[in-house]
Amino acid sequence: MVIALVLQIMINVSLFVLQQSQDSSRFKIDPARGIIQVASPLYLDTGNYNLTVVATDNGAPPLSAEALVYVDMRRNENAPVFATNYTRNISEYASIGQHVVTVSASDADPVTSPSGQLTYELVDGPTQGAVGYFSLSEERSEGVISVNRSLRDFPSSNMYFRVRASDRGVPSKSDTAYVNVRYVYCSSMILPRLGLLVITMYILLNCDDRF
Ligand SMILES: [Ca+2]
Repeated sequence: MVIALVLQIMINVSLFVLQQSQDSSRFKIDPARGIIQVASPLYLDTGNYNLTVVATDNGAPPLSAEALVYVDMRRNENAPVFATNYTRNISEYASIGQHVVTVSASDADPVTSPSGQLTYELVDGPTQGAVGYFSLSEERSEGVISVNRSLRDFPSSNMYFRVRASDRGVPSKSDTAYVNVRYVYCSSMILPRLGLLVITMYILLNCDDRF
């Protein structure tokens, strides 16, 4: 990890140093250019860092100034997780744009952080080429999968592909779920059968008709 903070905005500055502190031990600074870099792994640390940079000029006597540097740690501790795979049956005559399924993953990182914000994409396989018949749009942190091409053009009625959810953390983490779309041949559809039809008839009789 490199934190490229260029502090050399003053002319005639001859020396940059980090004021010693517990936080400063994690970083180092280029004394001539003022570029701050990570000096040791930060993976196990919690919280953020406050650094003080001291810049000294070449005057006689030399003068110096301080600048505070706040390092905001952006952690990506959790990967997105799909709770399930998806299976849908759809007519072979499904029109282009027809909704197939909406997928959703969760991420335990805060949604206010890039590490908790998800994007979705379709991934080909295991049924090669099947993914080309579908499109994905993102709506409210979900992935909406729709028909993108006539399913009748595909040689198999059983189509498997994948959907990947990735967070926007650095480095990004992701999870993948399977989507199984089976399209139904209308010619082989079973027509509904009539059940037993019970008809009840009521006949109004005058009392006198009973005798
Ligand atoms: Ca995450």
